[in-house]
Amino acid sequence: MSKRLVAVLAVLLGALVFAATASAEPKVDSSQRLRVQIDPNQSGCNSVDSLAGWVTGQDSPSDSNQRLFHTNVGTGGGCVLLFSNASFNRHVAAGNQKNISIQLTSASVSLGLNYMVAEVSTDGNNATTEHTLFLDPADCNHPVGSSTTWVRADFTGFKGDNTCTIVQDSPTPTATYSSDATHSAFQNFAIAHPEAVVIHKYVVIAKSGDSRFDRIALGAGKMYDNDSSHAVSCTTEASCS
Ligand SMILES: [Ca+2]
Ligand SMILES: [Ca+2]
Repeated sequence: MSKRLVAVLAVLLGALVFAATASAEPKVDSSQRLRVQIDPNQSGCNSVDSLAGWVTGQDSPSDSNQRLFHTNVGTGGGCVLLFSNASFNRHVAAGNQKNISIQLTSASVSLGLNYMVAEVSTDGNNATTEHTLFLDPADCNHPVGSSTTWVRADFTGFKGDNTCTIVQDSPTPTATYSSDATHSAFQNFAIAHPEAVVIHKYVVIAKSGDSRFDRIALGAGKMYDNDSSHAVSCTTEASCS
């Protein structure tokens, strides 16, 4: 009898917590809604029953909503893509590009499998992209506060030393751009290519099995920390850290 009561209270408390956190961030318009593609074979991924979505659990210590983006990618070439209409097929001068960053568990860091991408035009014709920038947390991750579980990959904001690197093109890199004392890795790309325009930005998740993410910023002025339809507005690098 008393055991069942505890269970009912737990459910009610859970519902209250969910209701409070679900409205913590402003709702975004449709262009800013986070789009999730699971095993899109037009992108070269195989249909292997991958799963992806926002769940309740131990999330980034940077927010207190207990919500994170979870993926379970099927073995055999599955993948999950994240983007928004505001992060895709737009023209942003490289020097104005801010807030391409993500948090993830250190177990989710996986070179060449879980990463962000920025496709850029460098020849003045924005109908074509000449280079693909790989923003891989394996090449840029720093602990979130004192956390031993969550790390942050901040390609536009991190500066202070050279521990954040962008690789240009794959499988044969044509250049790399690293952070330094005064500029972020992305700022150093923009300095090297002042004419560059950023066209497409998205996240690729292809590590098979379990991966966990939070505070996803696609370089389009929003950061998703709770679900796909609410977001923090990124007016500065510091406002989406
Ligand atoms: Ca969260
Ligand atoms: Ca071009």
